[in-house]
Amino acid sequence: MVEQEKMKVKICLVGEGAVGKTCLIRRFVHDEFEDRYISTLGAKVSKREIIVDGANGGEVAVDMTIWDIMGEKGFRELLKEAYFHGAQGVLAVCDLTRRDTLYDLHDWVKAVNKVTGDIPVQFLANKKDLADQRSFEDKEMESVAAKYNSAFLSTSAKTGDNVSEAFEKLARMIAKRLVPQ
Ligand code: G3D
Ligand code: MG
Repeated sequence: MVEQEKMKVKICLVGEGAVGKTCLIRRFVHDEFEDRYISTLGAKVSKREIIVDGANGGEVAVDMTIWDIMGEKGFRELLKEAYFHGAQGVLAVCDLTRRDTLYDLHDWVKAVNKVTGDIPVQFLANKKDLADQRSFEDKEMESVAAKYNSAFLSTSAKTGDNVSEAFEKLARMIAKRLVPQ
């Protein structure tokens, strides 16, 4: 029998203000959604453990430390070293009703990579429940993600759609990288 491996990982959520980062974390950690706006004063850390398949056919218990950031642009310059330091994976989040938030992700991912080197990034188009207000096509997001050898998922922190899948996908990418083949 293959023993269950354990790993601790730090992941960060990046993206412009109000794209839904705090709500996605709340949904994943507590499985709930609050319509009240939560303004994040600095970085907040949440934890959750999930089990994913490892590279050697066994299971890997991934103890995720999830860092939430406030969305202000100035923050990046001021605290990014501390925030991104030691991160093994990133969820890069945009709001599918605001096209600019998709293209802002280039700056965010570059800022992370400058501190961490090349780490797995999962792109998320959040607010899937507002599909009638969408401001870009899937293929636009696909090509942004492809620049970082990544893919994207559409999520809704409001309905919970694809939220755990998003975190699990990132955890699998990290687990595959860290477990020796
Ligand atoms: P941020 O942490 O990226 O800054 P928040 O964003 O998580 O604080 O969310 C910002 C706003 O978007 C909040 O609305 C929140 O309720 C809403 N939101 C987050 N995710 C979703 C989603 O999937 N669908 C919808 N419809 N709304 C979402 P308010 O109005 O309170 O500012
Ligand atoms: Mg927030």
